[in-house]
Amino acid sequence: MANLDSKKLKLAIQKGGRLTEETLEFLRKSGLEFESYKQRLFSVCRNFPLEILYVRDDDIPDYVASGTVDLGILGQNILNEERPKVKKLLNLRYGFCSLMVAVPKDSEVKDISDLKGKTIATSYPESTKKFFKENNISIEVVKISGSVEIAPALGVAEAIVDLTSTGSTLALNDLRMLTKIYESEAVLVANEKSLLNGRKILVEKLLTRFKGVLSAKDYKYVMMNAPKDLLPKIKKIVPGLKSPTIAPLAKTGWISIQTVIKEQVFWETIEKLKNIGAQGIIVLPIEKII
Ligand code: PRT
Ligand code: ZN
Repeated sequence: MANLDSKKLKLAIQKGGRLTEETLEFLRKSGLEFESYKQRLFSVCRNFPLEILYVRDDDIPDYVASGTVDLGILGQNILNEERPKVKKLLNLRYGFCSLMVAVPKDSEVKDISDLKGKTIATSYPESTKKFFKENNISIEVVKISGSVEIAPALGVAEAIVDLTSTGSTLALNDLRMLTKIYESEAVLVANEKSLLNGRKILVEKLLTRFKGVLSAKDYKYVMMNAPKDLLPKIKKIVPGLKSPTIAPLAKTGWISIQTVIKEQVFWETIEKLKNIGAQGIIVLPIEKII
């Protein structure tokens, strides 16, 4: 693999795993054009000086820290566990999961303090030790690299610490959640030297694109028709709306209004607008906000 002296930015992403599909989708939404097929090792972007390298997620922290690549996309959980020397630039809002402490359903353990002196199986030994140390509970940790959830049934441990997203793996293995250690999502990280000098400009250009996609996720574009005299009420309902685009309609006294609505309050806002008499409400996703 070439080093940082080449002119193109290098971004490492997971080759084939839980983050791969959404990462590729995110990069494409950011307007990057590249080929990607299953057996690829890397892709070269056609419309941005960027090379994408496909690697195992476990290797991403080292590649970024050593400067083999400028940037990487990986789970926050890996940053928490390994504390690599990299700079976190952005939360990417996919790949959500939580690191959980779980025990067998029929276990007598009711509280984390009941785990004192017990053995916990996990692929996240550092996060586990730190959490129990902070809570002043001494435990033993057994490091397991896969299928942590079967450890209690095998008699290897009394509890586990593992990532969960839907919780179905825990349920399938007759485990129940005890407490959450932390939440995680996909993040963009950078080598510190890539944030200096010439490469900085390229990293910033890429960041602008990424942020554009992320902020667009927060909003929907809404068009509606309403009698002109409803405008003051509509302005009250749509939070943060300063100057909506307004156009007269052929029907006298009616106007067409175009605005953006925050995703979190989307449904309640639409209902309020309907209730006061807005009509023909059309909602469109926003691709980017720059
Ligand atoms: O091959 P490679 O080393 O690249 O991949 P990997 O197998 O080590 O990692 P992978 O693909 O499993 O996970 C990559 C990243 O996805 C993780 O580092 C997390 O940031 C994120 N992520 C999100 C998850 C999950 N959700 C998740 N549910 N990673 C793992 N899981 C596992 C968990 O360990 C458990 O076995 O899924 C199971 C539980 O899922 P639920 O839905 O049943 O709760
Ligand atoms: Zn891995």
